[in-house]
Amino acid sequence: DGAKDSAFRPATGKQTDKHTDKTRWRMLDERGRHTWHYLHSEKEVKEWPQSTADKWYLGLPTDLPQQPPSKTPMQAVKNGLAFFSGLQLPPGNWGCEYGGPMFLLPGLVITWYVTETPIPEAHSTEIKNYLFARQNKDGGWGLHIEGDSSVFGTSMNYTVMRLLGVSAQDPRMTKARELLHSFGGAVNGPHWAKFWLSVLGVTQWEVVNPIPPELWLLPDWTPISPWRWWIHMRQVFTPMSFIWSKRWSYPPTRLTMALRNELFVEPYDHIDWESHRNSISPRDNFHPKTWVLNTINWALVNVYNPYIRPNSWKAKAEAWTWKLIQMEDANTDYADLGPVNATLNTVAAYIQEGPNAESVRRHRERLEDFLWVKDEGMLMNGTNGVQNWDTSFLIQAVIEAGLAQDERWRPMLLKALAYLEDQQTLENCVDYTKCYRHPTKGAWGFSNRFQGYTVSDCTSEGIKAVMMLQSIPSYPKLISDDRIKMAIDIILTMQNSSGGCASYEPTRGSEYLEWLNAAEVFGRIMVEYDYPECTTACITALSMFRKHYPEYRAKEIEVFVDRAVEYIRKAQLPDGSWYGSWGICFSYAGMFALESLACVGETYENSERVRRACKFFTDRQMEDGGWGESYKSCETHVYTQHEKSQVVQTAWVVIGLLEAEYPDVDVMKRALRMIVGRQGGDGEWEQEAIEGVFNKSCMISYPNYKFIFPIKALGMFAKRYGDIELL
Ligand code: LAN
Repeated sequence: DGAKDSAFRPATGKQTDKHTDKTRWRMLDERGRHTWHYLHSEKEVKEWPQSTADKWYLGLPTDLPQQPPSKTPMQAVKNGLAFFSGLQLPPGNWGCEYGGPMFLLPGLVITWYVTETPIPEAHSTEIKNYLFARQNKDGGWGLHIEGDSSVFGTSMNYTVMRLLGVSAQDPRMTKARELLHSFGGAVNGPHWAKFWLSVLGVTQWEVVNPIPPELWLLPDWTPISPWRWWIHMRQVFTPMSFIWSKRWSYPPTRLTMALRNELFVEPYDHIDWESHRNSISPRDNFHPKTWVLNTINWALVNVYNPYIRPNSWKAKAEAWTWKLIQMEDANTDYADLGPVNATLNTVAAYIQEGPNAESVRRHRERLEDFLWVKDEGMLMNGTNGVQNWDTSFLIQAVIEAGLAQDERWRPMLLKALAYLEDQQTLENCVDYTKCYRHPTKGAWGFSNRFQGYTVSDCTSEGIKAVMMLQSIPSYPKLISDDRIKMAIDIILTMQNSSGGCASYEPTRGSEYLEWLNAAEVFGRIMVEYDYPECTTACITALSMFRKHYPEYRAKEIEVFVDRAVEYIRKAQLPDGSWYGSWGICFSYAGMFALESLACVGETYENSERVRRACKFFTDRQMEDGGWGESYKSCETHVYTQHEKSQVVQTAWVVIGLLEAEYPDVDVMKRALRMIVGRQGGDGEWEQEAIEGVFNKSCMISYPNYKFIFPIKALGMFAKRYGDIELL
């Protein structure tokens, strides 16, 4: 049948439950670039000892000492810091797992497979362990680690397991397959599942709704031109459309032929692919396609593609999307915006330039930046890390707690500052207008300088950390006034006409573009929106800046802040809450919004709005004094109680109440008592429920939040009410 075995596939199917030796894993941090290494020889192990942070990431016992029991907030802060400072990495930043989404490893492993990239045995072993550890009780996988099983999660992760050599007869695989079949099989998957399975050569391209690269040939003025879309959508669309246009599939192998039998309910040869273009299981269909998109798709499939599409347009569109892919790779040194376009760009480079191209080699290397190893195994992070973000917040939390002058924490803060200094982007990208990038000069991104994408709130939190620390006389001025002003210049470009701020760029297109949202599994993804979280970060950064530099662009800053605060007021819902888009959910956004209002002097005493926001929270305080909000809030837009209170969300709410100057100290005391009660003897807090979210439906982990936000809440409380006994 012409089927060949893939170059790297482990020869036997029966090696599923192997484990690597966890004491041999090391995380290397090179200026914020994180990669994991498995050491094979005793010699290597001796020369490169495992760090405390490595041990902690891997769930091995750390050597961090026991602390005296804490009764007061500041004792708890110091214990927390004693632990967390032990996890600081040599360049000065913190690292962490950034998992949650369950659709990332499939893109990576399929990319490895179709580009015939050898997978190290240790990687393969630990990816299998991770996915088995995260398999739901019903045998399937969901969109994210806490989500219910779906066709997307189950068909894709089942495929990964098979590509990594797990036998189809393994009882866990049988269970997954039965579940998938009960959902109607992989023909009921969303667009992205159908896309990846077609690249792999398991489904036929007819099942994939059109992804025409010709959209990139539209003049810039049209309301649907892709440069107007949210950056993540257009950077994913670009290589997807290139690959779709080429109809490229990996030639059949024995394994992919086997998958053709395993993933579907009907016999493979009987499947009418075209008829399943719009088939989708209700479990995956968070955001059904609109009739507008369905009509366009119909016209593309039945009229444009067969009868109109001139070869010259196809060629031109493929050439231009390839050029855009190359610019993205060059501008990020192959790190790319995120884990989805990084894998797709790899496949595109492989198609365009062949297996031995330098571009393909660089991509293979860079994809390592997304991998993470933990106790459960190896996973793929949602970005190439959370370095800048966590480091900026930690600095701020320590200063809020009044500990910046304390000699004990000075080395830690100095290193963290040096890290931020190293990570500020000082240039715009080459030809940045040509590839529609927003300026980056002066900005901080979310992860590191290699990725280097401006984010409104990452820049704001970064510059706040720098200004706060550098205004303390005993700290050096690593970042000059000019560079601080560069960051402010960027923040001043981020405001929308509404007054609010979006994430990576000001909003470029109309909300009506959601009518063309083809992804089915995500909501509100097509354009940028205003976010109370991002807007608050800009407000507080600009307000802090104008205190230190009252002369610089004063009028613009004043107008920006006034309009931004007005947006925050308007974004409040009638019940007093704000909907959060990047953390779960009302607890997260409420904290930020109250910080914005406090920044312009609106507090409990003088503002009905703030009182309403506080009441929203106090009405939801749980028995034990904490708050706990389920991720369901994000999906339903209704505050949904978690069965258990959560340390991180409780800290968020306490920070919000403190910003609001909420008068009833007992409410906060009870909450902090719960937080301190959950702290371990070594100052650690245990991992609880998932903290973050994106695109309404997908959750994502922020493991360092359980240190950063309790430290900040406890510290702020002690500053206001004194270091009083809580327990
Ligand atoms: C992130 C992570 C950080 C987050 C904050 C800084 C917290 C936020 O305030 C602004 C938006 C931003 C930068 C953000 C945007 C979307 C990201 C990059 C993510 C949630 C991490 C993963 C997600 C990305 C889209 C995942 C890949 C999936 C696709 C659908 C392309």
